[in-house]
Order: sequence, then structure tokens, then C-alpha cells
Amino acid sequence: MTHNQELLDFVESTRALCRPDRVVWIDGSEAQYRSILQSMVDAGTAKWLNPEKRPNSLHVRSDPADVARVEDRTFICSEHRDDAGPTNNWADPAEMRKTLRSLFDGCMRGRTMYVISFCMGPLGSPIAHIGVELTDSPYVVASMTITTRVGARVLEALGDSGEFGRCVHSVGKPLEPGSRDVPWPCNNENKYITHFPETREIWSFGSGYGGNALLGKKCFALRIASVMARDEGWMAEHMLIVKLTSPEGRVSYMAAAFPSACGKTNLAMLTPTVPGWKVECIGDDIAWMRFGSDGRLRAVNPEAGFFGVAPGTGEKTNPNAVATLRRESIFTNCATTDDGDVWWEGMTESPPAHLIDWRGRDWSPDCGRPAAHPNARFTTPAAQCPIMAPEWEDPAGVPIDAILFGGRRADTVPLVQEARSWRHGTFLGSIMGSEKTAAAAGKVGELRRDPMAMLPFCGYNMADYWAHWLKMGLRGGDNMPRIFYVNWFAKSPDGRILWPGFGDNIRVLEWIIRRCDDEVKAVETPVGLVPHPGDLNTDGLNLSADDLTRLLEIRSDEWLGEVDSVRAYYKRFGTRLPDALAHELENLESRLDANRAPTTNPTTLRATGTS
Ligand code: GTP
Ligand code: SPV
Ligand code: MN
Repeated sequence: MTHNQELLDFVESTRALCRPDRVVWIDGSEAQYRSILQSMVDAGTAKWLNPEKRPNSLHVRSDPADVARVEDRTFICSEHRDDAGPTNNWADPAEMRKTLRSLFDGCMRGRTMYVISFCMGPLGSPIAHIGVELTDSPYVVASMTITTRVGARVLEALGDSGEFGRCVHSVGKPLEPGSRDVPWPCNNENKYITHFPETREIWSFGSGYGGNALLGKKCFALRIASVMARDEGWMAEHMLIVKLTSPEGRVSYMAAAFPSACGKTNLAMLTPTVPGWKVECIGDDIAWMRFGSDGRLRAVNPEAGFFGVAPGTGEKTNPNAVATLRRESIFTNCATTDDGDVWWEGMTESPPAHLIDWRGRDWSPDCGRPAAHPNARFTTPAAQCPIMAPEWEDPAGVPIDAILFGGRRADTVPLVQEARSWRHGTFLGSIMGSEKTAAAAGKVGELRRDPMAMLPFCGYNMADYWAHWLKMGLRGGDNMPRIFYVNWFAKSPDGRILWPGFGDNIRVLEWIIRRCDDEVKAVETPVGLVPHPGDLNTDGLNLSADDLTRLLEIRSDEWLGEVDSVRAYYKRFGTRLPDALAHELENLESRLDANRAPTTNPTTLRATGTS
């Protein structure tokens, strides 16, 4: 299929090490894809869903111990420990290579090794990059076929001498002759998700799930790509990309970085509740951004499909996702209905009377446990989303007008605020905190710093990454997007979510666009610029004045606590922390001190500080 000698050597050396029974090159054809799906069904890994309910779609149950990304088993193996930085697990590359050699030695016995050539980004785009994943998991083949561009057309683009990222993946469970396979082979005792940034290599062992195994996504398009972006002057970010058209016909593009399971897919496919607005989707998880010839930051979505959180996705919250999922999709760790369809919490207002849960057990509404795993996912082609923007595959990318940061914060962080400058925005991104979700293994709900939503995905020292952001800002000057910080998850003191979210988030986006167009003034606070309450369109919302006040106010006591926590966090980076960020932290503290009144309430400030 190719004469690319580097690629042929890579396949041959990996085959010799892993010793699969056979090697299959993925050509991207419909017929081969169907046969891979059927082989998963034959092996007991997957079941066809009722074709009348969901044509050509599979239901898969993973091993109950292999359900999410494993951050504590994810390693950055840079030559120097400091180049991985204090937020990554560093491992010595030579040591790790030794470990991997023995783990991969014969690990594919009894299995097929698939060669998946994939392109991240539209084929032929100057922003796109090619990778090759060698894997013994047909589930990975099927998922990569949906979420990336794979096969013959990629090999053709690669040509005889093109460069590619090397990705090797094994579920880590050789099949001994005569032994029966399990439905979801994996190796829970030996999971290693390893990255070698200097040689742009990825070796992943022991897990078959999501970002651990679909190596084009988090491993390549974020961890390795962030290193390439640093070296080459572009940005690889954990961001959705969305297109908005105002009632007057003004088009803008936004990118937004929210941590895992904090609302990117939902914002990317939002159904606006304010009449006249149109929202179209470009991407839901990753943005690669470069300066265009016009000097503006242009973004492409490197993926071709969605690997989205199922729970919470319903006709009310995200009808566009529901429509996308109607066919040709893979559902992992969802529950199944008696008529051969899938179900998860939030899909319908009330649950069916009987289900089989994600572990294969009988389930009824009163049984006291969720039917779907909280990190149950759908894998579905982007092209099926009814609101894809026509330009979503434009090789030149789309010009970004605004960048949003946001996390899950019950307190402290208001509904929306604007940064004063790129530098201040970089600061706000760097101090982002968010409550942990089920997207990664570990305790849910714990507050942690997740700068730019990149904590688990930055392939190098986070302080250097911030320096890179600052440098991009200096290069782009006035052409840089404006930066905003949002929080859909603020709670009342008694624990009620204050903001309706989902389609009503258009109200916040509307204010953001009006700020970008300098159409509306904002209230200066010690942190950032917040809306005058009257400027946020709340028509038709059932939102009390007290709740609105709480959503928009800056509570100094909470923010002073935040300053202390950020100072301790920044200390971890030592002298690598950019001075500009240390200064921003000092400035924030002195503004908070000067404004010691317990709260900065936009309603009372209306007459004074505006900007
Ligand atoms: P990853 O794919 O892990 O990167 O997640 P994501 O950032 O794309 O998150 P997603 O949009 O899938 O949302 C995750 C969860 O948050 C789902 O259960 C949603 O229903 C919920 N969610 C999304 N947007 C909102 C919102 O505006 N308000 C509230 N309250 N919940 C939301
Ligand atoms: C995330 O966790 O941010 C995801 C899912 O988008 S995974 O592909 O598993 O990383
Ligand atoms: Mn994500």
C-alpha cells in the first residue's frame, strides 16, 4: 500500500517486537470497515443495535476497570525532567524504553496488528499532520475510522518520503493458542500511556479506552502536538470551535477551553434560546491554531468525529448531538433497552422501566445505581451533525474572534468576565480551577488547577507553555482574539446550580460578541470585566435578581483565598514561571486589597468603574 520506507520499517520492527499472527493495513474502505465491526461482534466485544432504531451502530461494554483516561499512568518521557515540568509524570526515556520493550515483547501473539494511517486536520491542509497507529484492537480501528481521516488517501498524501508521528498501542493481553478471548481484553495491572516528545513517539499499553488508546486524539493532537506547536510557533489546544451568526448577520468564531466533561461538545452544538441567533459547529474538543497570512489566529479541528460524553445528552440539552447519533455510531458503556437501543441518564426525561446496565446487569429506576457509566461515550462522525458549518474542513481554518476559558466552579468564578488584555487572559487561563469529572480515573468533585484545560494534555513544562501563550500574544498584537472566562456551574449556598446553561449560554456569547464589537460597556472588578446586569439578555428566563447578582458578583474573600492557592501553585514552577504571570498575580492581589469590601457587585458599581 505504500513505498514509504520509514513507514515500512516502522511496521516491520513493531511486528517483529510484538509478534502478531497477522498484519492488516487499514485502507479506509467501507467494506473493510464493515468487516472490522462484524469481527468485533463475532468476538463478543460488541453487539449490533436494533437496525431500525440505530442503523449500523454498535454497543460495547468495556472492562469495568478500563473506563476512562488514566492520568497517573500517563508519562512524558522527555530527555530532561524539567522539560516535562511539575504537573506531568516524567519518566526517564531510556528506562521507559526498557520497560516498554519487555512489555511489548510478544504482546500481540494470537492477535492481528492493524496499521492505521491517519490524518489530523483536513488532508492537504498546511495545518494538518499525519500519524500512524499500530494497534491490536479492532475497537480502536473502528473508533479511529470515525474520529479521524484514515487509510489509502492518507498514505497517498504521505507519499514516499513524508513524515509521520509513530504511535504503537496494545491492549496488553496476548491470546495463547487455544484460549478464548475475553470481550474487552486489557491489562489493568500494567497500563502505560507514554510520550517521547523529542522523537514524537507514543507507546500505549494495557488500556483499550478512549484517550488512552485512540492515539490520534489526546496523545498526538495535544501532548505531542503541543510540543510541535511550541517549536514551530503555533498552538494545539483542548478547545471546541464554534461559529455564531447574529440576528444582523454578523459572523464570528470562538474557541473555548473547558476541562474534560465540562461542556465543550454542548457549547459546540448549542441550540440558541434567543431568537435570531444561529450556531454552527466546527469542532468539539481540539483546536490547532496558526497565524494566517492576514495575521489573524486561524483554527482547524484536527478530528473528523466526536468522542462525546453520553450522560446528560438529550433532546432538551443537545438535540444536535442526538440527531448526529442516529446511525453509524459506537456506544461504549451505555445501558441498553429491551428493544435493542441504548440509553443513558439524561437521554429522556424519565427512564425506561427496564434496562441492562453498562455492566450487563438488570436495571430498574429504583435500583439505586446509574444505568450508564458516568464516562459512557458515543463515537460518531462529525459530518452527521446537522449544524456542521460548511467551512468546518476548510484547510485554511477559521479566524478566531474570542477565546473562552471555563471550568466547573461552585463558587468564586462569576458567570462571565473579560480579560483586560492577552496577557491578563493568559493569567486567567493559567489559574483556572475545576472540579474533577469522571472523564479521568480518580475522585470526582475535587477542585484542582487545570490551566487552559490542558493539565492532562500539555506535553511539556506548563510554565513554558504559558510563556508560549505570552509569546504568541506579542506576535499577534492587536490581531489576537479577546479572552473571556466563563462558569456555567456556579451554585447557590444551598447547592443549586444558578445558571440554566446549555441553549441559554447564547446569552453569555451574545454579550461576549457585543464586547468584541465594542458595543457595550462592562464593569471593572478587581478580577476582570463583568457585564452590567442589564446588559445580559435575560428575557424569558426564570432567573431571580438575587441569583443574577450572585452570578455576576466578585466576592473578595473567595478571590483572596484563590490568590493564596494560586501563589502556592505557581511556586511549583520555580524560576520557569513567566514574570508576567507573577506580576498579574500581584496586581490581582493589590486590586482585591484596595477593594476590601466583601463583594464587588455590578449593581452597586454601575455608576462608578466602567470600561
Ligand atoms: P470531554 O469530551 O470530556 O472533553 O467533555 P466536554 O467538555 O465536551 O463536555 P460535554 O459537553 O460532553 O459535557 C459534559 C457534561 O456536562 C454533560 O453531562 C453535560 O450535560 C454537562 N453540561 C454541558 N454543558 C452544560 C451547561 O451549560 N450547564 C450544565 N449545568 N451542565 C452542562
Ligand atoms: C477528555 O477526557 O477530554 C476527552 C475524552 O475528550 S478522551 O478521549 O478519553 O480523552
Ligand atoms: Mn476532551
